[in-house]
Amino acid sequence: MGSTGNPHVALIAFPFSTHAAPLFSLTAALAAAAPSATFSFINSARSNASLARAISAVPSGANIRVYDISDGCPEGYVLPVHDPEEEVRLFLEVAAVNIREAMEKAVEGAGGKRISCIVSDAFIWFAGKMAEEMRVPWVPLWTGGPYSLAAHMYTDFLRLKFGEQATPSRLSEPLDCIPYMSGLQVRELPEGIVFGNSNSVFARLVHSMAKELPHATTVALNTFHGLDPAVDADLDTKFKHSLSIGPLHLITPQPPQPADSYGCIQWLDKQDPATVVYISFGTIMSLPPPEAAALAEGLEASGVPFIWSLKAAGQAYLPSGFLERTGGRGLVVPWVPQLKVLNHSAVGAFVTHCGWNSVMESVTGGVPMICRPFLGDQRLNAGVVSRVWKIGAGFEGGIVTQGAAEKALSLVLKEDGGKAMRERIGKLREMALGATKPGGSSRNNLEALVEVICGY
Ligand code: U2F
Repeated sequence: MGSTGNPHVALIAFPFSTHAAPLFSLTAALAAAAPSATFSFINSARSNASLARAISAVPSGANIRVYDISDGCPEGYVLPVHDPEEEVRLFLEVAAVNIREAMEKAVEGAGGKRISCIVSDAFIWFAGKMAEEMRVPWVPLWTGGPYSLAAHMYTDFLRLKFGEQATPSRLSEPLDCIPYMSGLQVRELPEGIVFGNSNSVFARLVHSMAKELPHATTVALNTFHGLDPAVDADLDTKFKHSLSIGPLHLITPQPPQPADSYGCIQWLDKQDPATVVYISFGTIMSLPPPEAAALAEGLEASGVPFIWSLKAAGQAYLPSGFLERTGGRGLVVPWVPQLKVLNHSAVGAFVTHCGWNSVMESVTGGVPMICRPFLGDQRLNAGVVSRVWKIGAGFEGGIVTQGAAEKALSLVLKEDGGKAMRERIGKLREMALGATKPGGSSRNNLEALVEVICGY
């Protein structure tokens, strides 16, 4: 895998939820594969601080330099609790200027070596314009699920068909205008395409992204060959070039995990195989309080052992006495070493919001999912998990009630339906492991990506 000349790659992160972490892992993989190239990782100071463990694992003298930019949030400004888009809006308002400045610093820091390629989170779509001006390749990384990427690419087509505000009766129609989505429903699309606020910061961001991606040199995807052949084939027609290099957590160096301070693995070691349910809703979502209480009641009534990743604020909504009554057979802790937990033989089900990293991690752990999606790509991911790949189930009625929780836990952990899910997800797991081992498709694609990024 050769790198000609003296490449200097700028990598630009989207500094919210689990976006910057996979891009940094990819940076580490690229830097190891192209030791003569320089990699300048540009991210908000706050997001870089959250990556401290990964950043400090980079050996000193390595070819990665990390640059902080402002997140655009004025000093002392208190972000409105009920408007999660505000911090994204503030960041984007000043992002282009800040990124350009950081790239100048990166050139200085690299002894004047000009930037030869821009790799960015796909959400940073304007990096495509910058790359065009600088006459260098642009390689965006899409960190979400491929179905939602396809949905964004079809935004204009879907709006022609359903309008920007589909009537309520159309929400339950199948998405058969895109043949491989016929098993999914209009209501499962990301909001802002044919329902919800099409003028929100996010809706405008992903619409601009969909217009820019076809100009990218190569679009990198966190998926693997064989998982969704029809989606991959279709995306190939939308982009100049795309490369599936996932699951990223198997193919890139992973930062040392925080110590298992709450003893999750030790506790799991004492449980029977495939009996425990693991619960987490990712880094930005939490269950509405009545659903959190209902899930707790469902867990208590079902008698299923559990590990629940739940911050202190969320623990306040649990029914009184729940922790004491279930203490012996459950752990409620603010942070869980999720990758290790999903790979533990005692875990038999994962209650998840279907963030894409969690879906990939569940697939490689071979653990069927119980889906409670909230926003963005999560509804499509959940629909694919439960009705296309059939490796999970939803909560009856789409929200968590005590009854729906008991039913879903029983289905996945105790019934034949769950056994069949485990067999199917086991096959996907093998496929993912095959793709990421030496000679596998994702591994080969990663090498091809190094050529694209460093071979100019
Ligand atoms: C956004 O997703 P999230 O950050 O909310 O969720 P995930 O993509 O599932 O990633 C969560 C990560 O945090 C880890 C877990 C995942 O790697 O292993 N984690 C953990 O280690 N311990 C815990 O206790 C809890 C979590 C967005 F909301 C989604 O819709 C997108 O699909 C996603 C990717 O673009 O980003």
